[in-house]
Amino acid sequence: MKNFDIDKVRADFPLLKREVNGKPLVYLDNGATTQKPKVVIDAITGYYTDINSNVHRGVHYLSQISTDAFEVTRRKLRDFIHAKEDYEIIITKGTTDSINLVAQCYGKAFIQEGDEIVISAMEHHSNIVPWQMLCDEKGAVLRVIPMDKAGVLDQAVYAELLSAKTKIVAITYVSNALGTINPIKEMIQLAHQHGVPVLVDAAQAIQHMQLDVQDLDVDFLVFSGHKMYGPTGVGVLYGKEKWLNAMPPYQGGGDMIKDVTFAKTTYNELPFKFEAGTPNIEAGICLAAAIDYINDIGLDEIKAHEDALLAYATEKLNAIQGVRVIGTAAQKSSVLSFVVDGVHPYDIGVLLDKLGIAVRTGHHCAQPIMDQFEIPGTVRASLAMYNTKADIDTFIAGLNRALTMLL
Ligand code: 7TS
Repeated sequence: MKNFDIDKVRADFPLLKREVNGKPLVYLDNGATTQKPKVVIDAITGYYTDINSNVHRGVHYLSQISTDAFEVTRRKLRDFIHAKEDYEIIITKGTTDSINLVAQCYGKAFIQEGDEIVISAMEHHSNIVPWQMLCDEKGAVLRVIPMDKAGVLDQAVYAELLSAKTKIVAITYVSNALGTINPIKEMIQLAHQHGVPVLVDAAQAIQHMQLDVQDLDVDFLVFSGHKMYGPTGVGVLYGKEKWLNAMPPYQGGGDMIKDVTFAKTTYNELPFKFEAGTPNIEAGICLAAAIDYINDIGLDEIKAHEDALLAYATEKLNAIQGVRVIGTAAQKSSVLSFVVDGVHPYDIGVLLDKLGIAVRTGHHCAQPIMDQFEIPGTVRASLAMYNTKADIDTFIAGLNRALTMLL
């Protein structure tokens, strides 16, 4: 067991010290984005102070340094998710960018009229809309795995949905609006029995639990840097080499080519085939500091801390009259979504904000979930490694205060 020292962790995040509306900040919107530790902030300043230069282009000293640093991040990402090869890590702008890349490129190569794409009822819009766009373009059909009232996917229906027509399955590991952890290993195994590859959206998993793409045998895995204590504007597409090689490039431009003439262009090898143009160099390089930071603390320690906090917060929340938790699966991670009878989620969010408590309200870019539960949205508190029982106590007290004003 490494040392999980919550006071030390909190001290590493400068923004947590600030006040909001005259109150000490209680930041519970980590599902949207996490705060950054000082090592990441320092890395960003250090990048611009010492090494700013374009990658993969120059022979000069600084360009070599920034290229090397960018590739260090790729190796750290490979190790972080236990991928086999560096070049199976494509550095993108984020989860949304990664999913669009797969939808477009896998779609071009493998999707035809009448084919089926399977997603689930609890996807973020970014794992729905790119597939809908592809279906519209190709005349393919979107099939949706339903979920029950607890927010658990129906595995029997999933098994029935898989057929010779299915060409890809795209599911989230952890729901951003419900917190449900899906049994993706089993779901991947089932898809593979039908010869179908699986994309897993790990945007809400990567910062909370250990992932091993080889153990999962997942075909594509996507996530964002900014939700894992790293910079915004960088993310990852992990893809098995065989799929990435079989897919055409996403965008054309610099770096993704081997040779260009007006008659014909040949494409670069992996991973550069999918990395056209100047990437977000600063974010790419500084994501390494976030990975180091997480590794130093340990994902098992982070998970244990967050799970205990989730259990504590769930109990406190359930004790408040009129509160209905949305998403009550047995397997959950770090998300508490709820509604209160007779009160609009937005009004609760505004009053909590006056108390310095940051939560998100609304549909959380998962409108179909809200439709299923017949609610306009929820109030969502989402946890990170730096949250404390004291944060939860302040949040619960704030909620009680808000409800006395609203009810
Ligand atoms: N998939 C899931 C499961 C997500 O939670 C999000 C962002 C995305 C994809 C998209 O990630 P991006 O980095 O490309 O934007 N989720 C949220 C959220 O829950 N609140 O704000 C953003």
